[in-house]
Amino acid sequence: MEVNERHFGYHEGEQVIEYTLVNDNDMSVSCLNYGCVITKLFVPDRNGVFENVVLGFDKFEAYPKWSPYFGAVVGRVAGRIGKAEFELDGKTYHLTANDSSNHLHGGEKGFSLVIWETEKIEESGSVGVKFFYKSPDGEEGYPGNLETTVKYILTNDNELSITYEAKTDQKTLVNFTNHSYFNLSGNLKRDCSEHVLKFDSDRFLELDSDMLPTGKMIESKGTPFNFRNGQKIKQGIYSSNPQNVMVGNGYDHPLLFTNPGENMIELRDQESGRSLMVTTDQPCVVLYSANQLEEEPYTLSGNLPTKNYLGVCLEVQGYPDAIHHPEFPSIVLNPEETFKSTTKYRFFSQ
Ligand code: FUC
Repeated sequence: MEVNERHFGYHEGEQVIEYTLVNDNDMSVSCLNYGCVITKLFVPDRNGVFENVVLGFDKFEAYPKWSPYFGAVVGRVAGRIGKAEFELDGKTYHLTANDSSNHLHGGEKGFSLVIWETEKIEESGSVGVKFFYKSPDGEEGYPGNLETTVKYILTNDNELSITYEAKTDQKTLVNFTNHSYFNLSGNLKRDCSEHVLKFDSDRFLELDSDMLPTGKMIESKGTPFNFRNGQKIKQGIYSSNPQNVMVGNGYDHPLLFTNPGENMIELRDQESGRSLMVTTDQPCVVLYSANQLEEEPYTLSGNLPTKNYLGVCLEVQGYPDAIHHPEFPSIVLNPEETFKSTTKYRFFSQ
């Protein structure tokens, strides 16, 4: 097992490094000290052929300019915060409005768009990178100095685990996710409409036209949001359900896990035989079927053109806009607490 590093570019005068974690089976994960971005992830299909299963760019310059959060860690708060403001202990905080009048994915210079301090991890049986970022009090409008550590660890079980840890000196909001766009066909041979997704969820959050939760939880049974028995992504793409149509014909919704605690999501591509099993301690997954990639003015790694549904994002996290819905699990972090969360991504073929 090893961790290699190479120069990948410059961001505002700082060097961008690409680390590549390789395990004993030759599975590899490449990531940047910019936004903890996963640029490439090579896993074998059922015939042992290694191909890339995430969307990314070959050149660094494309990331700050174009990236719709490809592979990045999103924070402080993933998803939208309505009207870009919230109240904590009677005080109103104004956030950067970067999605019309709302705040999206941590703002204009969220955690996905900054350089993190890094340290290589080389242990027996695993390799990885530890990322550290100190977000100052008031950054993007949030209260409190927030110190965040993210660890990417690759094992010989072909599992990549992501651990998030954060501490604050004032009450603040925290809701991290990783925004990788998976495509298990390998080197983007096909879009993800035929990928099969399976997990235990009985309800999803209804969205308004700003893509903010209305507060209503809808029963998934009998709708394209029922993945209990496994179903293809195209169910949502070709659906006439107003919720699917409204987000651009597909999914961009928080689906709530049935059980609290450990939850699993399986994503499978029948043709290549590749599967991904995501295990998380988070209470929901924002399923985004990349409904807005059509005709983007850039090409992806390998000079491949973009198109809609070319990736599936499984953004496991706390409920979006939770600060405006007291009935949702809280995403407030207090100074005496440490936020801790782990999500594991295990790849296999069958
Ligand atoms: C918005 C979000 C999606 C995704 C995309 C890049 O549409 O709602 O979840 O993050 O941006």
